[in-house]
Amino acid sequence: MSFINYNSKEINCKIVYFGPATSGKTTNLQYIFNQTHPDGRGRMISLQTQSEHTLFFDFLPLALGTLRGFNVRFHLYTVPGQSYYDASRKLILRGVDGIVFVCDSNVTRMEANLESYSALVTNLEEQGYEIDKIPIVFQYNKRDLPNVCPLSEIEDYRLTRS
Ligand SMILES: Nc1nc2c(ncn2[C@@H]2O[C@H](COP(=O)(O)OP(=O)(O)OP(=O)(O)O)[C@@H](O)[C@H]2O)c(=O)[nH]1
Ligand SMILES: [Mg+2]
Repeated sequence: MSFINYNSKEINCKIVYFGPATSGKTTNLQYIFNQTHPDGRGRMISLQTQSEHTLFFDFLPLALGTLRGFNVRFHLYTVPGQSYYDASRKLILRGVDGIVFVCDSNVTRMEANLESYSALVTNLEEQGYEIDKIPIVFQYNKRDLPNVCPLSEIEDYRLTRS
């Protein structure tokens, strides 16, 4: 549920980019940051390891105009994809309003996509959310590389609602 502050007349929505390590979650936020007018965006915070993996999260606040006099703000977060950061992912999912699941299209990463999706379902359940009740978008990323899994096959993996 988005957070509505009647005093400050703000509607805040939290969107979390989820997916396996190196699928391109941080790259998504960097792209959005670069494509957004400076008036509509805040500072992007990125906490990375030396090898460019996300360490805790990335954060990008966006101002998307007004709706019936309320300022609409989207807070975009990424989780760290490496498997041992499970506790961080759980924390970042708190209060989520929508998810972008970033799949890596490389044929060798299908298992990693499935594992990450299964972790997402578990992380949400542990916090009392149901995956079926949260808006989710699937992004099949890295389509420009050789060795990609055909889209029809990725969809057969049923990384979708049960
Ligand atoms: N060729 C290609 N490279 C991409 C694409 N998206 C991301 N990358 C590259 O993939 C690498 C990993 O991208 P990140 O955005 O850091 O991946 P991440 O999902 O944030 O990874 P973690 O933080 O470890 O979970 C970087 O070198 C990106 O430039 C894409 O669509 N095509
Ligand atoms: Mg990252």
